Amino acid sequence: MTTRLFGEPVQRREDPRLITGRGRYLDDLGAGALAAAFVRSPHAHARILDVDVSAALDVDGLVAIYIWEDLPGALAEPLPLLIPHPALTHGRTAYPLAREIVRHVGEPVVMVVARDRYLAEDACALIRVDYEVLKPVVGLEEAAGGAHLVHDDVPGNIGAHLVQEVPGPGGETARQAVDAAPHRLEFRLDVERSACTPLEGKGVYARWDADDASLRVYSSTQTSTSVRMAIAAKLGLPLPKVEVVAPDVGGGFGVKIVHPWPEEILVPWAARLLNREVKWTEDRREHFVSSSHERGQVQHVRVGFDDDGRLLGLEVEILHDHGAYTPYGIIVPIITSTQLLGPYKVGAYRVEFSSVYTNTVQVTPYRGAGRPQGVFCMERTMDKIAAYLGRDRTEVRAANFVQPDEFPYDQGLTFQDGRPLIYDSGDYPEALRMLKELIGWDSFPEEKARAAAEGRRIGIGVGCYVEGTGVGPYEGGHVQITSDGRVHVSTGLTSQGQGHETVFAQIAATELGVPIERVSVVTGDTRRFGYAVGTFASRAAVMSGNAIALACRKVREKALRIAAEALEADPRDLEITDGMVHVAGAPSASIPLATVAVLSNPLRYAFDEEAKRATQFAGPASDDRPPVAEGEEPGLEGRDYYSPVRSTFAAGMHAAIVETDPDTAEIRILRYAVVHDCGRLINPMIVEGQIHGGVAQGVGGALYEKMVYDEHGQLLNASFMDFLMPYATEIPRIETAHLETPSPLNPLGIKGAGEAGVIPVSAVLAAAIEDAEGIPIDRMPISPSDLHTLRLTR
Ligand code: MCN
Repeated sequence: MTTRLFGEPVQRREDPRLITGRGRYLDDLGAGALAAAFVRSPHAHARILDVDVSAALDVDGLVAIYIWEDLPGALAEPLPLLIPHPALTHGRTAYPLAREIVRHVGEPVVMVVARDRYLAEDACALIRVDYEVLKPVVGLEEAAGGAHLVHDDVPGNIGAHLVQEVPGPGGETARQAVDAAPHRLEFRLDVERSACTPLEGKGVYARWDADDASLRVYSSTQTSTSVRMAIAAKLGLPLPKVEVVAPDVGGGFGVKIVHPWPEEILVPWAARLLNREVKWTEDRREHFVSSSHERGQVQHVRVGFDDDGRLLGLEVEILHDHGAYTPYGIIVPIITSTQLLGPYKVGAYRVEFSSVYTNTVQVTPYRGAGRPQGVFCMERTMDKIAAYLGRDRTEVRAANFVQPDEFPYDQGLTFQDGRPLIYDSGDYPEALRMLKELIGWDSFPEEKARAAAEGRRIGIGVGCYVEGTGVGPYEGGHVQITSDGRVHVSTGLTSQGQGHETVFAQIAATELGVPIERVSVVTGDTRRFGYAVGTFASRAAVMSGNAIALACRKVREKALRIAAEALEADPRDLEITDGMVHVAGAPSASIPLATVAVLSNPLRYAFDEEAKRATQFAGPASDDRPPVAEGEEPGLEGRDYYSPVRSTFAAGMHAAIVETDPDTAEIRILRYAVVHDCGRLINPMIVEGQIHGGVAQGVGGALYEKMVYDEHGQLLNASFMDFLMPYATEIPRIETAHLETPSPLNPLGIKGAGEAGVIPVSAVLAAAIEDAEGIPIDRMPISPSDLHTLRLTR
């Protein structure tokens, strides 16, 4: 039996439970709890004149109705602005229940609690809210025009404005570099709004324990520790009196990092007030209109380059729509503007963005978080340069790559936290070589000619990206070996389907030398681990993975110290194999880890058989022997934290071949290839799964998904009947190859992988469609009818 499982394609241990209906999702909990439902604004922008609840009071089973005026203390204040930034001069967040003004359709106005959800919805339907309808601001250009305001005190609707300028080698500005370049291009690129749309929406279920004056809250969240802190602060409870558990979570993709959602504090508050269990489960329409969206961005590019396509100067101006509120600050346009350069070196760079308010759902990070827009911008730029110069598109890219001997590479930019953006390692030329081979780039022109001879239109596209992953500030791990030889691992961040139960067990099994079957993993439960940041930004593997490895190393050292005493050996001569500590090269001189666990705890229970055996093994403790050796703590357990100096940069390159129908303009993906580098792989099968899921989501963003608002701020496609997502049938087989350039920044040498798949897909498919059709594709998503219209205007 091998316990060296790091790097092995171990099957996901959580899957049998999750795919046979044994997962415990939020709505599986709390049968019999009271149900909450919300009256939400039907208007994009309106003043609340009156709320009349009288008719609802007759509903049998009604328990309570709350409006903003009922909320006490900190609960009545606006929700927190989670990531402030000096450039966000006018950050605004919503109240948990609307106060005077509603700023998007779906904003919660009244909370109803009743015996069950049907009755709560009945009561909602009987509540009359009188509104004075105000002029809504919809669309980026209208918002930037500033004729009407989303927030009265935000002039021009501009919440934030930021410029970053990296001068060229001779100190020239980007403007000077572009103007002086032998060749120049200027164009506009648009990406439309989409959303995370996890299959399980948000949800929260709270139990108040009046005897203990404490709250237990279950939330479908990506950040249980932060939700806990928010609840404690908003409800005025000491932190130890609040516990938050993320049960199985049916996808998050970013939307469940916003915390607290209004419901996440209102439901626990009502549970305490009523001294009853209360639960709220979001329905699909609520999710569309009252959670968050992303992507929507307009980008103007000016680029100057030489005869080889080398970038001498690049100016990018971004107009970002952050919807009605900014709970997550301006993290999305900051990521776009700082990671847009991808694997390339640029002479001089200037990026400027304005972030504007509109009367639409707020914008917060969605898998990829601003990078898909940035990569669309950069990769379309590369393709336009290649087309202009008549060069191969991969040649132009290669001419601009950061080279393997140039790491660490400083792009000269500053990230959200004020730290410099430095790439730690990578090999972009090798990744491109692998990708070209995988997709058959060099032989494609013949394939295209053959297809053309048959009357078929096919095209190929390529896209490259880097992704800052594993951001800090920290994550921790706790590891305990119990007297039955089992290993219990816990970490505070949560899981939404990424396979953490498997990979963290692989790390523990490898570090401790125990069979993986003996390792159990708990995530997202503040009762087990209270200090954590959360799962987002492809950080779990880097952050918790390293923290768990460090905690295991502590425990291993302690186990060896105790075993050495029992075996009368030097700890340096010991190793652990298959759960047994033994003298290297002499397996007969051994002691089970289970026994070591017993020896670590002087309280030897009479009813514990393992303890009895261990006591005999070690001989009776003499009276003058201290019960716990000096400097030791009882128990075979340890905790450690990992806190990186900066992010580690994963990278990748995708290529696709598409076919467009000459008559119907239908777009079909024939092949999709990925070369990905996330440093050392913990589990290649899980990474491939993550990439497949990401590509599928990217295909949705490139070809199908967009939020359609009318001029009144009504979301016209707020259901899965109308919001088009790809089925499995639209997703091609994804061919994947891995490149491993270990990160020098962390002990395990890993980089993140969870968002990579989604990042370049729009850029790659736009390039492939453009190649097939010979029409510039500057806006995503693109549907068959969009393509048809483009053909007509050719
Ligand atoms: N992994 C690995 N080797 C590496 C890097 C990662 O084996 N070198 C594994 C990890 O151990 C983990 C998975 O790949 O099991 C993803 O790791 P990581 O990149 O650390 O990403 P996180 O675990 O932090 O997950 C967050 C990431 C993000 S930001 C979004 S959004 C997203 C995603 O994961 N949301 C998801 N993947 C998702 N997958 C599912 N099923 N559901 C979501 O909501």
